[in-house]
Amino acid sequence: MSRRRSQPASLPPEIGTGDFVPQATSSRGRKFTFTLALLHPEEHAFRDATTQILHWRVTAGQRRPDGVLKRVYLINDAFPGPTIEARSGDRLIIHVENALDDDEGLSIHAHGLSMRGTNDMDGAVGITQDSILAGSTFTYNFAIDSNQHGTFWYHSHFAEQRADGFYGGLIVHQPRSEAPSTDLALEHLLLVGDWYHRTAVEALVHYMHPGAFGLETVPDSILVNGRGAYRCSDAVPARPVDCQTVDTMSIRALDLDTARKTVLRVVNVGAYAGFEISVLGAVLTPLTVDGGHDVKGSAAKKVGFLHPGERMSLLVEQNSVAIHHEATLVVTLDEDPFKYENSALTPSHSFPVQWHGDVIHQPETERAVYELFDIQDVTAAHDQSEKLPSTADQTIILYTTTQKLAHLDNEPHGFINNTLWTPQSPPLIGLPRDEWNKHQLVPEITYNEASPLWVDIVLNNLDEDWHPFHLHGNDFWVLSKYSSPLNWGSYNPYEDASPPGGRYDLVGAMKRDTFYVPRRGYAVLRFRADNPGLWMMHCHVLWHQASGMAMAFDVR
Ligand SMILES: [Cu+2]
Repeated sequence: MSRRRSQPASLPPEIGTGDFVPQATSSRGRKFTFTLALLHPEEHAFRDATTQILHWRVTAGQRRPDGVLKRVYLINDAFPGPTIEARSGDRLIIHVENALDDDEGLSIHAHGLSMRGTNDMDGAVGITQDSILAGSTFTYNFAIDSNQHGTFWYHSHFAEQRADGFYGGLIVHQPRSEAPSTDLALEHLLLVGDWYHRTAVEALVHYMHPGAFGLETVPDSILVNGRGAYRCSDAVPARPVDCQTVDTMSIRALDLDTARKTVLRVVNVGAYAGFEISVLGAVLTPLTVDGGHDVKGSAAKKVGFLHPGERMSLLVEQNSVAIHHEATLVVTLDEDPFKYENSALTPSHSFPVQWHGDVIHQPETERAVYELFDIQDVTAAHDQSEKLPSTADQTIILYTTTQKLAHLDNEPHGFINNTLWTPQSPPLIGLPRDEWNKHQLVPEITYNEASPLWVDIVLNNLDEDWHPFHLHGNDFWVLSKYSSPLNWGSYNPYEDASPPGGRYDLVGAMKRDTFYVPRRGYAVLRFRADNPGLWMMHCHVLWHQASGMAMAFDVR
C-alpha cells in the first residue's frame, strides 16, 4: 500500500490547469439548494458562558440526500441534525425524545468533549449507558470544559445509526476578550462523509457475511452537509435504487467572499472512507486538527486524507491569477483501503462553490504550494515538550487485529488483546467489575487527583488495514507512529531494546482525540489520566467498531 506524500508544486499558471474540472455554467435561472452551514463565531466568542437548553425529537424518514431514496435519522425533522454552536464553558442540556418505531433504541455521543465529571453523559452504549428506548426520553446535561474549543460533532453511539445519518456538528468557539469586531474569519462547517445506499444494517451484514471474505462494504456516494448528487445511471443492477437525478449545480457547498478571511471546519462523518478536499482557485492551509489543536500547516491545493471521526480546520485563500465567481469543492475518497471495486461509486464528487466580491487579479506569489498536504503527518505548531514528561507512569500495550475464526462462523471480528467487544447491558458503569463479561477489555488506571498519572498506550495494529482509533473523554499526544514494510511492525517496550519507529517525538507531538493507526505497525498515544471515568476507545470505522474493535479505560 502506498501512502501519498506531499510534493512541492509550483502554482498553476491559470485555473483549470490543475486537477480541477470547473463545472459547466447553466444559463437558465437556477434554484440553489443551500447545503451551506455558515457558523456564527460573533454570537458566541464574545459572550459569557451560558446554559443552552435544546429539545430534540428523533425520528426516521425517507429522504433523498443525493437523489437516492433512503431511510435516514432525523432530529427535529432535519438531516443532518441541528448544528450546535457554543463557547468554552457552556453547559448543554439536551432533552432527547426517542420517537423511533419498532422498539429501536438510540444514544448521543459528543465526539471529542471531555465530559469531565459527567462520564454517564458520554453516550457510549454498553459502557456508560443503555440505549434510550423507543418512546422514552433522556436528558444529556454536561458542561464543556473551559479550555476546550474547536470542531466537534455528535452522533449516535448505538448500533449502526451513525451511517444512516444520525449525526450533526458541534462547534465550540474560543472565547475572546476583546471587543467584537468585523475582522473575524467567516467560518463554514463541512460535514463530509461516505454514504451507503443500502441501510447501515445491510452494509454491516454484507461485511460480516462469510462469503464476503471480510471485505468491508464499499460506499456508494459522498455527502456534504447531508447533500450529494448521485448519477442514477451509476447504480448497479444487483442493487437497484429509487433514484431521482439531482442537478449538481443546484447544490451549493460554499459561499466564499474574496474580501473576508475564511475558515472551513471539516468533519469526517462517514462510516469507512477517508477523503481529501480541494477548492478550485484556492489554496488550503491546515490550522487545527480535532478539538482545535494548532498544527504546523502549509498551503496546499489538496488536504487529506481525513478519516472517520477526525476533524480539521482549513484557511481558504484565493491563489489564482484570476478567480471565477463559480468554482468547485472537490471531495475525493481514499480508495486505498477498498478491497473490491464498487462500480456504483464515483470516488470523486464536485460541489459548486460561489465566490462573492470582486474578482481579484493576484500576482503569482513565490510561496510554495504543495500539491497535497498529508494531514496524517501533521505536527504541532508549538513545542509540546514542556507539557509532556520524558516518560510515562504507566504503559498499556495493546494489539488489535481482525480475524475470521471458525468458531465464530468465519465472520470477521475485531479484537483488541484477544477480546471481542460487544456492548453489555446493563452498562459497565453501573456494575461491579466482577460482573463485567468476557467481552470487556478495560485496563484500570489509578486516578491520582493531586498528581494525575501519565499513561502511554502502545497501540499495535497487526492488520493490513489502518484503523482510525478514537478515545472518548480525553485528548492524547501522538508520540510515535510506524508502519513496517516487512513484518508486523509491533512494539513492546518491555521486550524491545528500542522502538522500530525511532525515538518518541515530544516536540512535534500532535494532540488529538482520533488517530489513524498505521497498518502492520503501531502508534504511541500519551494522555494524562486526570478525568476519572470509563472511557471507550474504538476504531471509528463503523464496520470494525460494530464487529468488536473496541475497549475502554477505567480511570478510577
Ligand atoms: Cu478499523
